[in-house]
Amino acid sequence: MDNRYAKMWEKLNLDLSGHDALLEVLGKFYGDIYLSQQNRLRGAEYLDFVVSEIHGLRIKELLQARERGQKVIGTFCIFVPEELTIAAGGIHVGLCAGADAGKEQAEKILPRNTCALIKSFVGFKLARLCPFFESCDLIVGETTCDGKKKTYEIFSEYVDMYVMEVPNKKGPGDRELWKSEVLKYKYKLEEMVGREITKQDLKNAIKIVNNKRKVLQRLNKLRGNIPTPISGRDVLLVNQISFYDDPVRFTEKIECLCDEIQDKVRQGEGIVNKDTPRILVCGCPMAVPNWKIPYIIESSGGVVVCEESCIGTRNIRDLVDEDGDTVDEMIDALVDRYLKIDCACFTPNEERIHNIMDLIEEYKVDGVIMYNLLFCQPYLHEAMKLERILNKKGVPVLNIETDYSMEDIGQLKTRVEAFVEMIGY
Ligand code: BJ8
Repeated sequence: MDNRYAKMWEKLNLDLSGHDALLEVLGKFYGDIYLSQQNRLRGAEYLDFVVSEIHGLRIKELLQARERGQKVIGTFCIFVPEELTIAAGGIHVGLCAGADAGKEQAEKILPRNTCALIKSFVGFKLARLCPFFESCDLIVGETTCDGKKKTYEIFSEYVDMYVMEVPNKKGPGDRELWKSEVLKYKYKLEEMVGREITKQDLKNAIKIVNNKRKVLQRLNKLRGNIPTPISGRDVLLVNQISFYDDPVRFTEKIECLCDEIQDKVRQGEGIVNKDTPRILVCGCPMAVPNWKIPYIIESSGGVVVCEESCIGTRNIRDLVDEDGDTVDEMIDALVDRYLKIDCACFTPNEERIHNIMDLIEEYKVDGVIMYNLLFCQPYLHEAMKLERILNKKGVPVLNIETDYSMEDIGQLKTRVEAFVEMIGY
């Protein structure tokens, strides 16, 4: 056990031996997948540091912030506007979990045929393995897929929950509904902190979150170069860290990483050669520490050049308009920006097809891998439709359905290797 934080974890009522075992497995996993990479960028030291302190320093910061009166808000979806949390002086953290820990406990209160992402966050809470849950003042859910919606009903018996209603369509009435939900979340935060969010609070917060998205856009633009200057694994990790590190610090660190990549690009250097098959991964979010698919792809001769995912382009593509002068104008800007998210929970969701076609062109993609979590109806449905569309356009596609277990790694690797070999010709 890391003695620097033992007391803190005990105070948070974590299962100390289970937590130790989890950190040990994670450390080994991280070493095999990340530290073993050749020619890694110097800026990746920040990533290694943040991951090594994921349950340590960051949790200490959150607890210190709470002592100062700041509120910590835990979320599961990119629909919950981080700008409002920050405007209320709070800290916004993503809680989606990407590991199998606590699965048995989760299956005691959820149907077994629930997706791994949901089982994971429930399992982490029930098994007392996640210090983030224990450091939150409020957990904010959202009505996206049925699995999450129904889980929040049960989950509210274990944590303080607030649920935002996300519409299923995007017509004018749906926009009104969404605007009222954004306003209700604002009132909820104001009630928690005992003051109103001012025009200046919101303006600053919009800037902070836009800057975070802009640096991730810069990173994505740079990685699109040929030869690829940074591994898909590292970019995924950057995206994952963006959900729980301090947004201003994160932006500064990733600007430095981008400067280093820019130098590499100028010198024509890459982490793989220019003929390496370029893969776009589409579909379900990959929450930390879910690194399974990019690792399989990049150890099978391909390189991931883009993730069409909420832990990827779906979260950073659109910025909030910064020109609003009143709180109401800024709320409208937030509402419009968030309604551009092309989650598979919407019907119809035609814009996702166009967005994927744009990414294929922009990143000079050789093949698409659809990443679907078992039992995730929205993404599984869209994957089948997208596969047909992409096939018609002559884009090679591999459709994968998996969960967080390691049992299917061998079988997946065989399929991915064959796919990469096929598109490499
Ligand atoms: S905006 S993708 S973060 S809802 S994988 S729990 S959909 S059954 S995560 Fe998501 Fe928001 Fe949409 Fe993005 Fe359900 Fe599917 Fe599980 Fe999922």
